Amino acid sequence: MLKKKIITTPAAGEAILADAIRKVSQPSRRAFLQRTLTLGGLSLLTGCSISDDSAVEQALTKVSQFNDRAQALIFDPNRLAPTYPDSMITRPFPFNAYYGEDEVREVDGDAWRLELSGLIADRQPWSLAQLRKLPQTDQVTRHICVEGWSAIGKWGGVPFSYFLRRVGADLSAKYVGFKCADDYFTSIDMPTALHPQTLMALTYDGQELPPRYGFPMKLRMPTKLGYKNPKHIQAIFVTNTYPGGYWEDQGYNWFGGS
Ligand SMILES: Nc1nc2c(c(=O)[nH]1)N[C@H]1C(S)=C(S)[C@@H](COP(=O)(O)O)O[C@H]1N2
Ligand SMILES: [Mo]
Repeated sequence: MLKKKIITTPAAGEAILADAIRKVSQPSRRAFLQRTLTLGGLSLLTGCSISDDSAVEQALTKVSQFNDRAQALIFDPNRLAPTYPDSMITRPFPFNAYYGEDEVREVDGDAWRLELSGLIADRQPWSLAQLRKLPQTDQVTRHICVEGWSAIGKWGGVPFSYFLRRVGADLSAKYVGFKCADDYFTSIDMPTALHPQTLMALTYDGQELPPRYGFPMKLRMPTKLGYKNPKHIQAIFVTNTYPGGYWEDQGYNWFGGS
């Protein structure tokens, strides 16, 4: 049984709310909540009585799940994210990971095989040479990180929808999950996996993808925030069971649209 902190004064309520807002990671979202959220509002929205810290946590999780559904509903599979001229590429393009740049994983490209599992008809592993023989395209798009920066970069590679069809993935499944060489993992909704701008990126700025940007292969989606774009992909699986993700399991919104 939870020990409940009863909200006796408006000031106590304010403190809980301020705490809830602090727990929201994105500064712009935090500012938005600060202007719009009331304790009653959060309770109404979530059906939770906001009486202690774990209730706040639960209420915020519900808001985030509500956001996932809303974002999935408004996601237009044919609407393209903006693209930019090469002259607008951010140089140098920032590095980011859950560790520092001196700890970037060095993957052996010759030994590397992309593993496939789950609801996929042809689960043969793929070598880098085989992936390079598939149709390629490139795009200059903006990458937006929740930590408060964005940058324009150029990625090239195989349209993911082409690849998923080629290997006979169940395109009616809910999720595509990714496991990375550095223990990072994430998952996306099938409509985003099939979006025309979602790429299995093998190059950055016309060169083989450098280690810091995710060699040998990353998934690049201009329709999703940075943390949804997995680098150093080792395995891809298709499933109807919610796979979560490294940051998502720590409270980042799962849909993560940008
Ligand atoms: N494997 C792996 N992929 C990852 C991450 C990571 O730590 N490991 N970090 C994510 C985050 S939060 C961001 S912003 C981008 C950064 O990509 P970049 O180094 O190409 O800028 O990678 C994403 N994909
Ligand atoms: Mo990020």
